Amino acid sequence: MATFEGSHDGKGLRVGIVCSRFNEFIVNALLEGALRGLASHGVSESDIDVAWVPGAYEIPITTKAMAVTGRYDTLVTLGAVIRGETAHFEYVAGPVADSIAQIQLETGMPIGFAVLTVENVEQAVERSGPGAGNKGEEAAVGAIEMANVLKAIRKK
Ligand code: INI
Repeated sequence: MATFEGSHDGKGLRVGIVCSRFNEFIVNALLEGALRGLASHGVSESDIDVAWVPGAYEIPITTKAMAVTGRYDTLVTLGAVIRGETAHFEYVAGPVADSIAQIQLETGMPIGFAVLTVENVEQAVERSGPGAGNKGEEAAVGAIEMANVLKAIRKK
């Protein structure tokens, strides 16, 4: 019986991060969390690339472009879709999540997902703070584990 598990050792992994500028102060905090998570698990800063796009709606096409380069072991997506007063929320949040899942399946690239979909700014702040519970950090550490478990499965 084979058991596959991915370690959280990020040494040597090349990581691409896609960030959306809409609600930038939240996304900056998610990025800080992601970079902290990568660094504390051994990913070298020189192995990390960051792409900025206007809003969450632009994340999938950018993520796909990075995925097909062959330059990355894993990707992380960071954004903040806040319901607030706008009906636009519905048209952005669902398609982005669905598209990222689709890109993973099409390309075989593991993609950490921290595109927040929340009701208000307070909820976004709660999920992007400097301590535990920063979704950017969680997505980055999960992306390391996924890169490693998929490598192990593919190598056997
Ligand atoms: N983009 C976000 O990242 N978050 C949002 O909350 C948001 N809302 O609510 O409108 C948002 N809209 C912009 C969208 O992602 C595109 O950038 C825009 O439609 C241009 O294509």
